[in-house]
Amino acid sequence: MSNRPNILLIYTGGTIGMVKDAETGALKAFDFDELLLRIPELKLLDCDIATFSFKEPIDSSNMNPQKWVAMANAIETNYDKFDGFVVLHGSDTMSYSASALSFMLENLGKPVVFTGSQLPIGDLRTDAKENLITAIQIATLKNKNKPLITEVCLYFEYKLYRGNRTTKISAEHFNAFASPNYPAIAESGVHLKVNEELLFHKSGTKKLKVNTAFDDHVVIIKMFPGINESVLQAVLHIPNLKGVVLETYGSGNAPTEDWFIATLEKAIEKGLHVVNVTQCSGGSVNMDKYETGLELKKIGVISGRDITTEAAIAKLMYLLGQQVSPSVFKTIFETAIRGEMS
Ligand code: ASN
Repeated sequence: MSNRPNILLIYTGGTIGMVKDAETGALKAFDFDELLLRIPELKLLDCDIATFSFKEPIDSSNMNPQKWVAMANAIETNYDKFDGFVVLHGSDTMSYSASALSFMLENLGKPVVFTGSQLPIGDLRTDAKENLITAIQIATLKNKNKPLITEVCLYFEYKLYRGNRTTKISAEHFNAFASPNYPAIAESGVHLKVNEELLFHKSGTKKLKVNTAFDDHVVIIKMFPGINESVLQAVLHIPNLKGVVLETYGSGNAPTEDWFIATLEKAIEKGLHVVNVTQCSGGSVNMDKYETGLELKKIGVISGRDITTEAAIAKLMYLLGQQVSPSVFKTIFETAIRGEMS
């Protein structure tokens, strides 16, 4: 038996494996086998690569919780056979998926590296090859014969980030992702430099547990000057709504107008979980700082601190799916469980 690391490449779709439709000129997904033919360099890597492909690869705009489950199941089924997993995924919703998988995969002891590209792999100027090859190399890294990375991360344009800290910031640049509140875990230059002190470690020796129950009775409300009572009422009266991510201003501020606070307060009293995240691209919610935040704290709004919107909505679906009791929901949400907040 060879000592080469075994890597499973999970192909979900995305620009990386797309070609232009001859009729419309629009990019659409194509067969995964072709993808491998287009990267002969993969054979030069010092590892064995097996592949698993979604039957119908998708543009990641079509991602949903059922497809997160399909990814998690592929990892669970193959967990013992492989040293690491690389997920090829469209960049548009990659941060949502990486966040969701970080919650689904409890006690993860191996690397799960999401990557993709801005240009298709067949394009002359493609960024796909570097992203894919380095993502695979990262997934093979070991420390004393054990996987070095034991978390869900995202590799794009020379940087490896903790997946649930990322957000897509550009539809144009190869440098398409940022991790505003947590430094890159690794950087790829002439050498691959891993900042080991930034890595996430599971506690104890517990085995992988895959939690696939996600509850999608959730919504994101982005605050804007001019939001009115009928809009807020309409959203909060969505049948069966259980959780809201409220994207507030600055350090977690929202209007102090009576109708706004009273409407939210009533919904929270009825059992709705409301999470406060900032719509700023960096920094943290601090509901003690201004009166406009304190009002939210008083009525029981949960602080998302410096979590991204992507991780907040995934964590909300996850905790609701786990049927966390209302009495501890706020405390658990406000506790970092996969390094998703500081
Ligand atoms: N629309 C594509 C996707 O997310 C974008 C990309 O992969 N660059 O699937």
